[in-house]
Amino acid sequence: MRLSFRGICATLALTVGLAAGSVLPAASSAAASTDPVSRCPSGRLCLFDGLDGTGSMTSYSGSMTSLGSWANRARSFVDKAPYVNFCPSTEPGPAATNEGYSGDPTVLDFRKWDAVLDRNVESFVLTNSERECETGVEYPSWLGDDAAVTRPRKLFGDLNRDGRTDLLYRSPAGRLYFLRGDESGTLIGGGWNSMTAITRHGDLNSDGGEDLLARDTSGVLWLYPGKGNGQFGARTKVGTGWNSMRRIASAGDLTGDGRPDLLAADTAGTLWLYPGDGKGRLGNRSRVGGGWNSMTALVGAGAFDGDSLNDLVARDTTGRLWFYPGNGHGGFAPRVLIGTGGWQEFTTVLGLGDASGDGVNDLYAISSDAISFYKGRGDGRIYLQGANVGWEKGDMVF
Ligand SMILES: [Ca+2]
Ligand SMILES: [Ca+2]
Ligand SMILES: [Ca+2]
Ligand SMILES: [Ca+2]
Repeated sequence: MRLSFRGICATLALTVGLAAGSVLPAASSAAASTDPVSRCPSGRLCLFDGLDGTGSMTSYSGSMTSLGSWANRARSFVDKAPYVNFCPSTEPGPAATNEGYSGDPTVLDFRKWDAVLDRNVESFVLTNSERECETGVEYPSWLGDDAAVTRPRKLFGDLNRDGRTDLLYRSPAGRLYFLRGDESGTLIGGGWNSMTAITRHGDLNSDGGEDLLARDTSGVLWLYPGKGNGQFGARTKVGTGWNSMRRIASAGDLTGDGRPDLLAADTAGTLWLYPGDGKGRLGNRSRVGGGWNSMTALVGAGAFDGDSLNDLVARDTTGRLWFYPGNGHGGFAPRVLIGTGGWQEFTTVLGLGDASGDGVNDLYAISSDAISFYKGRGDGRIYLQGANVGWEKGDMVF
């Protein structure tokens, strides 16, 4: 049972640390007030050994794997901790639980919430997502390609060079994870909420690993060189002034020189092509066309039709999806409508190369509760093949 979820607050860029709690002396504040909500210090999760916030009180600033002398003691609580969920467990931690309280800071008896928790809480986690309560981890469980099928290394969409599509996941708290497609995840690092655009496709510095481009709030574009194992080396600055761009999209090589390029649509609606130099830098841009303010997503789709030339997929403001066939010289042939509507419900549309193993590139579309797989037909068109639910509002993948 859950109580009055208030949703995920993306502004909470806080660290979830196990065993981060500490016990405050109960006597001093108890004398000042008998109202349990006032008695509980701001920013803390408070437990009481009496009903309705009475009796002795202890408080914590973070998750606790063991409550020590407070194990199996608490009967009520007040949640003023700066996390989305308070998730108590009847086992020592870290333990997954399907209980998550994210209501207002008011006093609540465990027996009124779930009687089994009364005098029975041994650990808890404070989390920024419902998922962490249930699975104990911040990242979504994602099953990608069929592991039984051996595939050659891919040109893009494959950060760890195993031939399988993988994802980068950014949590609402700004931590970036590598999802290899076997339901596991590996932390890359924190602080990624400072990035206002992230895109990847291809090996920009010619070292054999797929790389990442990210723009920070000050408009600096950074290259994060892929190590070929889902992690990244020290970043290098690609350029400044990128806040004039509404969207950026790595799209593989579009110019025919074998080096991956970057597409960027500026706030005036002009689409630009920035040719990669194969050394992690970008050359002088060329103008692709105007009117791109009508597009709300640019997707590097790879070679998406029958030729071997990389292509572009774009979503317009009315929710239609368009296919732009690359001409191999930095431009595109006339577009083709491949999605007649409804695509605005997706927060992200992603091209990760061939995910199904049939040699034809595919698309993923992410909504507030699912990642949907759209199988490519090989002619630039797609069809929905399935969805992986369990995604939450605020989840971002790249
Ligand atoms: Ca992979
Ligand atoms: Ca590289
Ligand atoms: Ca190129
Ligand atoms: Ca093509």
